[in-house]
Amino acid sequence: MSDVTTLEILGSTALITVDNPPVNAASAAVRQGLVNRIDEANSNDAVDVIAIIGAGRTFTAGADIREFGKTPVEPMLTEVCSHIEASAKPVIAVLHGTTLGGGLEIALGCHARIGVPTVQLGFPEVSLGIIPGAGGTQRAPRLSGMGAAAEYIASGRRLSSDEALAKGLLDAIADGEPRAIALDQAERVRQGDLATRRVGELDASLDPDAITAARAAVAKRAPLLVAPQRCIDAVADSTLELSAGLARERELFAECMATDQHKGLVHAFFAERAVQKIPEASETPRPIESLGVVGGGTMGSGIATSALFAGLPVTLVEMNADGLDRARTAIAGNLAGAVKRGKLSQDKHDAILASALTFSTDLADLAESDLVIEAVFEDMDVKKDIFAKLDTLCKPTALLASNTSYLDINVIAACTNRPTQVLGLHFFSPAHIMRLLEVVVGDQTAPDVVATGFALGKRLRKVAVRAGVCDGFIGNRILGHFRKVADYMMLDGAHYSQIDAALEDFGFAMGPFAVSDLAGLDIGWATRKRLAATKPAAERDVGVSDRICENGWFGRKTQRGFYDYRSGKKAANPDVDAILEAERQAAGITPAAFENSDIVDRYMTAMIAEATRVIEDGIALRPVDVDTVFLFGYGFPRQRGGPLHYADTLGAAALVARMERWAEEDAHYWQVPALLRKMAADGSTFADLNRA
Ligand code: T1G
Repeated sequence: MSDVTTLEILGSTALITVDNPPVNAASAAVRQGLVNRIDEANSNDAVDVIAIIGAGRTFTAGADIREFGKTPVEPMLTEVCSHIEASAKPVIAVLHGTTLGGGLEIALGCHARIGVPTVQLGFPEVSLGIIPGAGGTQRAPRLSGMGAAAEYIASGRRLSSDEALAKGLLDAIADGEPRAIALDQAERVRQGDLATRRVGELDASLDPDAITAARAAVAKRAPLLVAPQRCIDAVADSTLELSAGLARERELFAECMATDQHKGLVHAFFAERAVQKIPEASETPRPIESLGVVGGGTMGSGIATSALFAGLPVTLVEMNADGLDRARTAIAGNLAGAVKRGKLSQDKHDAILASALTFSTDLADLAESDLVIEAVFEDMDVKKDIFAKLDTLCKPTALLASNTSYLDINVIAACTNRPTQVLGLHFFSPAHIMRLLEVVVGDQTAPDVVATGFALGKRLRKVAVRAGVCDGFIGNRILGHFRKVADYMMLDGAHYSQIDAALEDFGFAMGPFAVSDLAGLDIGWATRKRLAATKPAAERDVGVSDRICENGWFGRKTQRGFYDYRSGKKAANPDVDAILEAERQAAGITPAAFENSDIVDRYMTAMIAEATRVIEDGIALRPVDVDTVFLFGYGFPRQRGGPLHYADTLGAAALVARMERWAEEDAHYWQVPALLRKMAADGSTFADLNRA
């Protein structure tokens, strides 16, 4: 237990170091170690000042999230912070790295806090569906004031050292290594140059207007989430005497810990890291120092922008000067937008445009690129032609990737003499913003080429998920299935705006019809035409979208789709209602009323069913990979953890029962996956599959 915290007596300073890699999480051993070290330092007469630092890259970055859901182990972090605060001898903390959550609460239990200039402080608990549970909601307002504390606790955002100093969370900023700073600042305490105080003994002043403003901000930003409001509840009660305030905080913390939102958000936190664990993880990625992009449309320009952000030089090839002009304009717009959003410095922006980006109309200019990503029209013949040319033009070691959303990577690879160096890198639009990257592995893709796809994803700050080859890989295959049930419900009686509203109430940023309008109805139209020849006879036909497209209405890009955008905002479209009415009459359908809950149940069950088949077919490695695809590529509500984490809250048996009931209406659509039936029979869960 002692090795995660150490105590050194250096002169009259007791230096306590937390050493629990990788982020010094406040595990049970760390908590007990801190209590023991504080007691040892207080009983050592040679010591007059105590300092706490973190080893490695950061001061404690929070409670150990892996302990969530397990039987709590004493001492609880609240008690540890109070124990530090009660220390007879002054205790200072030197903060570096990402001092977050419980780590910041430990620091607030100390009597003074010094940060290095690059330290970042914050309370990210709300992103895990909880509130700070070790005194943060009670001590932070005593230093920052109720309004500031409510804002940064309920938002979960990070504060720079300067902002933390201005808001009272830091007492000083000092440059150097934490150990040296600790000794130097302990001396300043001795000399009376650094004041120390017990934060819990300060008073928090009531600020009702600030609380009202904080509540309004949260209601606007995250109306469906519980934890942000509970953060404000706890902060509002920081005017209580400390022990009463801590009791109130513990009550609210326990309430949040019991929510499905908390479980979903913790699942999402670990999901982003679990998907990096692929069979090829031990392979050495090939060096990628220059990137070629073929195609300067929305996707090609977005991919190029994403690579430029990561410092990768890019050569973009388009067919002609007009295409290059469009790409140049799109990339310039992406870069300028990033500068405007504060994501890119002006200097870096200028440097990119000056040296890192080259345009050409000649594929031969990609001869020296380490990796070429093709992002042209979604047509197999066009892609085959390009890959055949790239194969002759590019250096023998170059990797060739397609950004295709659906098409067969094996067929594309077969057009080259280097199938082991061909893979899919499926970006999501807008490619310089959306974090998901499906790394599509062909039958002959070499393991180190897969690892290279993941290394590129990490470098571009994407969340890479490994996908097998099928029509649509993971996300689009599942989307292609469950999107149909929205059309079926619309034809059967639920207005498309009701379906959108029901799913937005569930937590989706946008409902399926609004998403189709945004993406472009012509894309789905092209897919339906592409698949028409192989469409099963038993599959229901809904012609509404086709009729809309036949009018030339492709959604936002043509100002009309399911909705009418000509007024500048989304409005109902009576023309579509007339089309819907005509299609219902042609199908002999009398519209039935749908409850919003029924809409959600059908939509989510369809998503879960196809996701299960994607697992069965080995297209996704684990359920958590499917969850990650939907969390980072399809706007799935993060607090629900992803479709298969959500499925576990319903249970396989209930899902099978629903599908068997609906199969009486449409046996073709509601086929129960064998895996789901097995899970219903043996009571297993998708979480069990993740652990397997
Ligand atoms: N507990 C356990 N493991 C953690 C962890 C944590 N708090 N934070 C990170 N890890 C693991 C992570 O899973 C990964 O493991 C490895 O460390 C490296 O992480 C009472 C209750 C600190 C900014 O929410 O934001 O305090 O996959 O890849 O990109 O009020 O980790 O390698 O096996 O993310 O450099 C509040 C969560 C907790 C911080 C570092 N704290 N962590 O980012 O590395 S709740 C947080 C992060 C709390 C109290 C409440 C980031 C990071 P593996 P990484 P990184």
